[in-house]
Amino acid sequence: MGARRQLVARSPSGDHRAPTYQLSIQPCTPREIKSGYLAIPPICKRSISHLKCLQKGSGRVLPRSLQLIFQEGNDVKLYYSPGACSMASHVILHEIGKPFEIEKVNTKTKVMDSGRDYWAINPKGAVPALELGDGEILTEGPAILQYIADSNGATELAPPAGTLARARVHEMLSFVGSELHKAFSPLFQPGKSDAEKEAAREAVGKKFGWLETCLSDGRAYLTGSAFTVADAYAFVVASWANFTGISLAAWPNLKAYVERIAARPSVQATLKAEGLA
Ligand SMILES: N[C@@H](CCC(=O)N[C@@H](CS)C(=O)NCC(=O)O)C(=O)O
Repeated sequence: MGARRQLVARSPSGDHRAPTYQLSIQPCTPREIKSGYLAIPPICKRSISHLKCLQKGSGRVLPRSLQLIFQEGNDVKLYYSPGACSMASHVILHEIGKPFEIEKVNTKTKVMDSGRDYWAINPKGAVPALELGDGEILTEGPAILQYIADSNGATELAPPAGTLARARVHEMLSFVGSELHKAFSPLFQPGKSDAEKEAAREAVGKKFGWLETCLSDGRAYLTGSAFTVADAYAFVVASWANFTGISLAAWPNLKAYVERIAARPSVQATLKAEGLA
């Protein structure tokens, strides 16, 4: 936990005179973060930097009116590789619009930008992984996407659990993850023959055909009129067509869908942050 952390804190009383503060905090341990006690300069300051974490019982606890508690869901860090499926989680973090950290992973060497070993973060070796405020690591893209939306109450991005709308989003996430994403895999693996690559392109084309059918009723997004976490994932994977010799021209609705999503500010911000734009 050596990295500088961006946290958002708010008054425990919900006092409207104590608006949400964006805090830049010195490196501190998950235990200190959990204690939620901060030494702060005058509370009226909108921007406070270099705060010092205090542990509970240290004798330096602030008066109740000045205690700040952390707002859940802000202090996350995404481990990503540029243009990989982790980009979907990156897009959704931008859609949410709260502070988060990112760290680049070399998926071949498993070495991160900081020089640390990625195997220690995700023993499966794959991106994405999401580090939560208490140091827990969540893996598997679809789980991360839903967690980011749910923990931020973003019901447009992931409708409430138990609804058919949510099941539809889950249905699409499963299709993209286990069918479309995996159909692309041979195209990224070294040593595949031309025949194997052609067979993979054909398999991808069949999956694209299903997405084209879904979109052919004029809906803007895969599950209807709202952009959801499933669209972020489908967009990223469908975009791989550009790097694997597959033209989207054969699926005009899918092509327009990909272009529509590419224009979202969250996608543009992600491409920039990943060094792809
Ligand atoms: N089941 C995983 C698969 C993730 C995955 O395939 N990640 C790729 C990048 S798109 C990766 O990191 N590949 C490198 C590796 O697995 O060694 C998920 O859905 O998150």
